[in-house]
Amino acid sequence: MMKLYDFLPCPFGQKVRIVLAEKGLSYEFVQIDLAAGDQRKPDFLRLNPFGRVPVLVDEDITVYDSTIIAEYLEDEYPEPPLLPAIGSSALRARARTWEDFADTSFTPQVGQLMGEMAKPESDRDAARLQRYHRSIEQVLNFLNHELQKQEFLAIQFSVADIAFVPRVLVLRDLGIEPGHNRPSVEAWMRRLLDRPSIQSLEGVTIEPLAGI
Ligand SMILES: N[C@@H](CCC(=O)N[C@@H](CS)C(=O)NCC(=O)O)C(=O)O
Repeated sequence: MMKLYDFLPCPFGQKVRIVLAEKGLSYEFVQIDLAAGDQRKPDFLRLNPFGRVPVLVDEDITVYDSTIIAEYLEDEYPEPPLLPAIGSSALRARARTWEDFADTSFTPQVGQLMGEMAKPESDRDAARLQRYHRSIEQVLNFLNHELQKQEFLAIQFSVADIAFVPRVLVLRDLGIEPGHNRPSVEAWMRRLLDRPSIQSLEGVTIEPLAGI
């Protein structure tokens, strides 16, 4: 059976867990407690020398980085597909572009907002908060614009949507209403929340993770 080395609150692990659930794959979950420093222990560093979760072990194959894990799962377990069909190169590129944008620009930005919001109110930096809010709102406005024409970011449900889920789900608790004045985002979120893979997602929390 596959093993997923992960930390429940990690948004990148959550992304992989949605992919596994969508594909109906069973796996053993191995908790790497980042708060306790498990990621720096030799046994884990042998799996991933970068000391990061998630890591997937499938028989003799070890894969790390959520995007690479999602691609590996797509190659090995293609049904149901979570990328547009082979041959639809433009659409596949579009899905990957959104996934990359979510991972590198959206998820970390929301993580920074979480970090600021975790401080006592009197210690929060108002200018920083405003900057994070503005940039997250900008992304949501852009998503709203894109989703006017289609139900999902790459037409069909894909890793592009999945990559946004972990951090979109916490926005309301951080004082940002994703669907406010953004009807296409509102409808997209309803569609996402209809999916059992997302309803059953564990570890969604506004507790900040260091460095994310
Ligand atoms: N690009 C990586 C990022 C993974 C990542 O940043 N994981 C964080 C937890 S969410 C981690 O393991 N951090 C290790 C640490 O904080 O020491 C991916 O997509 O999997």
